[in-house]
Amino acid sequence: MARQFFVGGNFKMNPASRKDKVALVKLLNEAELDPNTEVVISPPALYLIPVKGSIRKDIKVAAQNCYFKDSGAFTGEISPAQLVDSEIPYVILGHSERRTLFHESSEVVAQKTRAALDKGLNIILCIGETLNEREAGETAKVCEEQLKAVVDVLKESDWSKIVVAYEPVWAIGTGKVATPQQAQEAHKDIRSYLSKAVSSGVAESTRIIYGGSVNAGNCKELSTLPDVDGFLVGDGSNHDLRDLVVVGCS
Ligand code: G2H
Repeated sequence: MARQFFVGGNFKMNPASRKDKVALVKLLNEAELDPNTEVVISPPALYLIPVKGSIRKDIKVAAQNCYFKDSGAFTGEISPAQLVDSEIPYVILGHSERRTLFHESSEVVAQKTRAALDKGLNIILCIGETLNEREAGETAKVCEEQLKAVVDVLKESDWSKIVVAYEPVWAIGTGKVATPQQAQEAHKDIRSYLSKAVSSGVAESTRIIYGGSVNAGNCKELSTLPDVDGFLVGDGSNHDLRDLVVVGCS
């Protein structure tokens, strides 16, 4: 089954002003996009609704996080139900910055994934190893452990709404991108794990995208790898996203 190429722009806590946000939306609205690529941009929560209202309809919008409760006394959080009510179709969960800086365990990520799916959201589910873990030869083990928590709470049919983002922590925001060989090996191992833990059909159809210092210069070669189905772009979103989508890395 052909997997549609996916390019996500994770703006993190950028841009720093409404003026820059408007300029970014204008840039994308005027770009000539590859119609075969699914494009999703993820602005900070404050900008989700205005971006959704002003971005072209062939670009989808994602939240960068959500909680697992519907509503209540959870200061600072956004619920899956609120995202759906605001017609935001995607949410990024399990990003390493959430896992590290905000102490989210794989179990919490799984709980959030279950809650988001129950409300009908699509998920960009991030996993990946630290440098120490890679150097200890534990890349596949760490990715499997992070995925297993989610596998345990999902039905096979839920996987059609999941995009797995492999983001090695040592490559995030460091300018140090994984080599094609490192990326292909990790993506292949993740697919094998999905085959073993869920089903061969899910392994074959689930998109596994790469994130970590992707830019317009290095995306081309990575995009040709058999198990790389797209990218989640962080810092590059601020200057290279248009090129990443337009240059035809699919
Ligand atoms: C990884 C990636 C986007 P960057 O976090 O999710 O960020 O491209 O800045 O490494």
